[in-house]
Amino acid sequence: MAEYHTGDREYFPKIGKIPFEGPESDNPLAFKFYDPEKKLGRKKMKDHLRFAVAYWHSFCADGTDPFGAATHAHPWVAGAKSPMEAAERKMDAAFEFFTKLGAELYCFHDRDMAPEGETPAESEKNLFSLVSRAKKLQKATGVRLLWGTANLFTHPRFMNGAATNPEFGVVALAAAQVKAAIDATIELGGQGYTFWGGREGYMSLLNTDLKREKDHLARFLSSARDYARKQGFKGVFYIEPKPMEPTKHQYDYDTETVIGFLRYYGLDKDFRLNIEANHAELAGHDFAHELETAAAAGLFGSVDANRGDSQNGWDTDQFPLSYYETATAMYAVLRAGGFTTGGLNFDAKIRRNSVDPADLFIAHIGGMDTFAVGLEIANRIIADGKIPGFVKKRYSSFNSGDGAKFEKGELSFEELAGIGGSAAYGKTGISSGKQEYLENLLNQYLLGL
Ligand code: XLS
Ligand code: NI
Ligand code: NI
Repeated sequence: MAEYHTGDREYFPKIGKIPFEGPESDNPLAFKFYDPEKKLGRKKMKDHLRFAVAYWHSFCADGTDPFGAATHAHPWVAGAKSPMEAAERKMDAAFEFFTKLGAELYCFHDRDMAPEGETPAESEKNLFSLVSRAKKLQKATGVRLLWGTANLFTHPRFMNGAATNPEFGVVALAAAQVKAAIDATIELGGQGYTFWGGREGYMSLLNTDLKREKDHLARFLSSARDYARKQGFKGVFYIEPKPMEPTKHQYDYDTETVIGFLRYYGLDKDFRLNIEANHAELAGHDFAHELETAAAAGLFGSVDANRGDSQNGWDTDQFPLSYYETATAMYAVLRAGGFTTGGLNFDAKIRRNSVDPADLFIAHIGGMDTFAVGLEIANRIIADGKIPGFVKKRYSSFNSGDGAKFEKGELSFEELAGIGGSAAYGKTGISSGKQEYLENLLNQYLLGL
């Protein structure tokens, strides 16, 4: 991938293309483990991991928090004569960043890319002016769009929800926005379109008709799907579960809830899950649990790669750092067949006080290296076969005889009970789950032994 910048203006002038230097390197601006061209099995590392950069955290977030002002003085904002000029410079900076980092994919919300106008028509005009710039930049660099989405949560009009708003007018405005975001995604050859339920939830049941709101959400999603298909969109729709924040209770609470929702409303043919590590933690689950749950339903799609903080109860969106977490996640991803249309989108932001321009690179390098290690470990666990072999053996009584008949639905409940009635009490079921052995084994893999 050619390193891109607009000749006259380079936004990260002191930083060149990030090289792979290996684990011994002490260069903070080099990969230690992520070696994009290295082959694992039939695929290159970069095709296993499919890294994407999130436009919102990396180029829009300015360090503002509920207690303090912006700390990130983005060079692409300073000196811009209008919000549109700032958006154009931001896009140039983004493509410079993608190509220097070597990330071949990105994700965006409509409002990350272009400022909102006075009317839906003006917003759409702004968006499409930036979309045509993005199209040229994609062509020039080879960077592609993993997924697009619409921001249906920042504007005050969405304070009571978007598709689940009690006021019809807001639902219609949300549709105008999603229609434009879908058109933009199609125009940019996006491989997916994501719905994260921003404010689709409730703050109090005392003012909420829960059933009606969920029906409205499903109606909105299925008609958006029909529209996109009519326009020729062949990609995947994703729902990204999150249990809370900003609403007290989000309707897309966790993976299992979303699977039930998709199946109940007949959306499971077109929609899959986009699973975020930090959201899993907020729902009281392991990241790997959410991935396994989606894979078990045949609905695994994509990942928002980040991490939470176990002492905090909110979405801290930090860059991945734990080999344990990325190894167990990649173990689930590989066994689910790996990424097809999905990828690892860094829905993560640098801390408020990380104010050096290099920090954005260092954060992504760390996340990519952590996932590369996770991939190597997961690959080793599978190749070695001890852990998957143990699990296979644990269920082997279902491979033949009555166990196999049970699985195939060939035993009535009376027959099943009859077999149970003649089993030997005290002997059946007394076999070790070997959890500590398997945990110790995992630790050995983590150390690369
Ligand atoms: C917020 C979500 C959001 C989605 C995209 O918590 O993670 O960033 O990924 O709308
Ligand atoms: Ni996310
Ligand atoms: Ni999030």
